Order: sequence, then structure tokens, then C-alpha cells
Amino acid sequence: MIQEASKIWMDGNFLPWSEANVHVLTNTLHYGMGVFEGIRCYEINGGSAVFRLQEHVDRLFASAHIMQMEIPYGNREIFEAIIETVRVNQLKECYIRPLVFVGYGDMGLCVRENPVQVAIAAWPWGTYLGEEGLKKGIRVMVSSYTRTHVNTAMTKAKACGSYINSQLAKREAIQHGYNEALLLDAEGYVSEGPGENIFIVRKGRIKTTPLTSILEGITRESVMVLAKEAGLEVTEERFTRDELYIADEAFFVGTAAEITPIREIDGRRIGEGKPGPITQQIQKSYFDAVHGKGNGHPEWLAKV
Ligand code: PPE
Repeated sequence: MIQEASKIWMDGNFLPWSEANVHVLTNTLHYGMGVFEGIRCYEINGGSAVFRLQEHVDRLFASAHIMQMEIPYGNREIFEAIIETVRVNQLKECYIRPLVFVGYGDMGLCVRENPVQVAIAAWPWGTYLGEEGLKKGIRVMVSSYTRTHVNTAMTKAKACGSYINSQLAKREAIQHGYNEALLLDAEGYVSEGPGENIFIVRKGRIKTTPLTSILEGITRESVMVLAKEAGLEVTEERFTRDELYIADEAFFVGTAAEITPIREIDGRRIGEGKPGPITQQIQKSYFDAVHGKGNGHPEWLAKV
């Protein structure tokens, strides 16, 4: 069960957690036309900070723009409402979920008058793929489902409906005894996980998939910056599942998943079957950055 906090910001006001409800005929509930964000707030020395909040708010607005949904608040208002949500719930570390959805009104696929509503919830959410997964690496299955084609559901939008594809893949992987799925794109190249971007390391070179068929992950971008600062070269290029099988290292990245090493794919051990040195180095620099340790990136931290 979700670990409930005390209040949820809904359409401009804070409501008690149990009262942040909608009608069963809420349009998005039926057709999936909604957009959302997943953000983490971490404890930093002497307080808390939301990691890369501005980038997440900007992506929320970009997702809404792609979906032609008019958010009835300004970028700054949403930014501040998110900070306020963490503050009123007195959470030191939490996951934050802003959701923009089409409310109750008319039914059908092209409603024009229904209100666009916004909710922001925050709650404590531990590791996404388990504490052990973070330390020892996870087992991944290439999905039998294809990642949504670039002209199907708009991969640059973090849209509710797109997660049907993610859920099918994840459920299949779990049912087959794996920890997580990996989806290939419509042309058969590696795309991303149900809720993560992917990196591989081969012969000292780090690769990640180009933006074409994936969500433009904020963790992915952070990792590219951190790797570059450590003198590691990262290229964005297509690669195939067999290149993944012979990679020295592989890891998933995402707000929820953080930096999760991959130790096995489709029954094939990756590298030595444990987190490799570059994965560990990047994981450490990422956790340092989110906690504001070391030289870090203070510009990535929005203090609560
Ligand atoms: N791809 C997908 C499909 C995706 O959902 C996410 C985030 C990413 C890549 C990584 O993006 P970013 O968080 O900006 O680095 N997935 C969110 C939702 C996970 C969930 O299960 O819910 C997240 O990590 O918050």
C-alpha cells in the first residue's frame, strides 16, 4: 500500500489526502489523455531539496503542449505548488506526482469544455527495483511487446495512456520471474524500460539510446553531464539487443529507478554479473548530486 501523506494539492487548494477524489466519469480515467511527472525530493545537509524540479515542471508543460491540454496555471505556480506540497506534508524525502487530467463533463474522445485539472501528491517511496537491485543489479527480460512507435503515442510526452505499453511489458517480465522489462523499438533497436532509460558500457565506451523512441529522461541527461565531468565519453546511438548481451556493463536510469545496475538480460550474464566499475562510479556521483554532496550541482537542487 502507498504510504499516505496528509495533504494533496488539487486545483489550487490543499485537500486532506482521503478527499482528493474525482467522479468515476472523469474523462482521463476512460481514455488516458493525461500527463504527469515523477519527481524525487532528497534529504540534503540541513534540509530537503527537490532534484531538477524546473526541468520536471518544464517537461510537464511540454507533455501538455504535445497533447494540446491547456494547464490552467503558470509554470512558476506549479513549481511553487510542488515545493509547498512537500512542505505541508513535512516530508524529508519523497516521490512527487503531479498529474494533469481532463475532468468530468462531456464524454467522448474529443471533449472541449471539460476542465483540465491538476493534482500534486507526495509520499515516501523507497527504491523502485529494490534495495538489493540497487546494490547487486537486477535481471531484465527483453519484452515481447514493442515500444510504442514514434507516431503512435508521442514518446516525448509523459502521457498516462502511454503507460499501458509499459505495464504490459513489466507484468510480462515479472510473470517470467525477472525484475524488469526492456522494450525494443518498432525497428527492433533497444529503446527503454517501462519507466527507465538505459545505458550500456562496452570497451570503455558508454552508450545510451538516442531520443527518437524514448522519453527524454532527466536522469539520463544528469548521467550524461556527470559522466562527462568524470572524463567519460557518452555517445547517443542505436544499439541492438545482442550488443546488450555482450556489453561489459548496463544500467537503468530514472527518477524512480535512480541508477539501477543490470546484471542479467534474457538469461545472459552481463559482464561479471554484478555492478561494474563505471556503473558504480556513476551511481555514486548521482547519489552525491541528489544529496548535494561534494562539488555537486547546486543548480539542480530546489530547496524546500
Ligand atoms: N522512460 C520512461 C518510459 C519513464 O517512465 C521514465 C520515468 C524514464 C524513462 C526516466 O525519466 P526521468 O525520470 O526523467 O529520468 N518514469 C517515472 C515513472 C515510474 C513509475 O513507475 O511511475 C519515474 O521514474 O518517476
